[in-house]
Amino acid sequence: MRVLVLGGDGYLGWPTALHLSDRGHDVGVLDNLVRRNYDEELGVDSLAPIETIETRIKAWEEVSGKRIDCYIGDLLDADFVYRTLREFRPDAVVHFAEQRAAPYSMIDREHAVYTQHNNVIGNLNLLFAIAEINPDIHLVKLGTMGEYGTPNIDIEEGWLEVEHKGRKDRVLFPKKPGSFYHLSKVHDSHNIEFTCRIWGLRATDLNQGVVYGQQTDQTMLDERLVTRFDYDDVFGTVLNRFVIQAVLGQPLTIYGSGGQTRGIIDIRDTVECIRLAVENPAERGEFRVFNQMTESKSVHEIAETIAEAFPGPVQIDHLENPRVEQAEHYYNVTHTGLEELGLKPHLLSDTLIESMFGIVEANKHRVEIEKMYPKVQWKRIKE
Ligand code: NAD
Ligand code: USQ
Repeated sequence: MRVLVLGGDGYLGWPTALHLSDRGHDVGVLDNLVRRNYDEELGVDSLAPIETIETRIKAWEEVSGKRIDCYIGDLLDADFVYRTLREFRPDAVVHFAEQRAAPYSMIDREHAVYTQHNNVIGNLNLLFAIAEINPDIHLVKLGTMGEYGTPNIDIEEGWLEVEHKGRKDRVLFPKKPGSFYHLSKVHDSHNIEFTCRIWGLRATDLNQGVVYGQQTDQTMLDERLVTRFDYDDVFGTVLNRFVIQAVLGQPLTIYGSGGQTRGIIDIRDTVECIRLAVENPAERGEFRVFNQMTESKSVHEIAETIAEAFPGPVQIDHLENPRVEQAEHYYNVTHTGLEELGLKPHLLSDTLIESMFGIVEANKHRVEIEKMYPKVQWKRIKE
């Protein structure tokens, strides 16, 4: 199939492009490279150095003999989006290209507005381009488990059967997101469901949990193919940060009590989930939702797992939580759809954590410790 990966220069988009290319698909990547600018703005850098998109693509061609087409441009530029779809003629578009850090969206008004504008308008431009150029294109869109929040009922895969005053209906699962970033994904989901229902588009919304790990079968083939590995307080995610802190001999930074529970997924499973979704498209008019996570863990359990796996001593600190989130809550998620398509999950107890220690050890001189401490506060109103 011809697959266009939007956000193909990012942490997940790049390994996904390689995985799909490796499996025989004709792959193109689209990116405006803005993620590299956020690093400059925040004064941070990926723990493992990453090559330019041009060098990455050349390296993949040398290693695999396969070509990846490259489109540098912004999803906010509708002409560019239309031109690219006409030229590349994808069967599927995998959409990773959004501002994805919750703390970034909570810095101030400007960052909240930027995040929602970038994400919601970019996605809308894409929906119109698909509808007008080829409504058969399957949109595979990255959403997030955080769209649901932590409700006191079981979380279903996107839809909920309700009975109200004796009548029944199937409705979108209620959303209770925890940041302006997570809200942008809720807005996207509604826009996509609307276009499936009204225009007959076909889409898969992947509500993904927190991803961990840095290596996939393809990125390991050549050091020029590595993907980014963020450790800072804004873009670094919890499990990756804890691994890095353990190796550096820094305390693991649990926010609050650590009782908050999240869905998590190994990066090797992320790329495989995308392949499965692409190769098994939704029907025309179908808004299909999968919860793309393989297990649930509390932040405290994640810290304990890392501490047990690390060969040296590990200290665990409880910092005052900069976010506003529930600490003790019910969390039970249905996530059977991708496994029914063939996903064989790698669970946290597998060997991946040890391999992550090695990557961090090799790059630990690049870490600026003060960039690890949380600075962005969710609360704006002084009490
Ligand atoms: P990332 O920031 O590393 O990659 C996103 C890429 O999109 C970047 O290369 C960026 O330059 C590009 N981009 C952003 N806005 C763009 C625009 N307007 N036009 C063109 N390109 C643009 O993020 P990631 O960690 O790879 O996440 C990818 C997707 O997966 C995001 O949508 C994110 O919300 C979702 N997701 C990520 C995680 C995670 O743990 N990393 C978990 C769940 C969901
Ligand atoms: N946390 C800590 N200590 C840390 C970092 C985080 O206790 O040092 C806690 C946070 O308070 C939160 C949880 O860990 O409760 C997860 O935080 P995170 O920064 O790892 O993840 P999050 O902000 O939720 O966002 C990440 C990705 C985002 C994706 C989301 C999936 O950046 O793109 O959408 O994970 S989900 O969490 O399912 O919404």
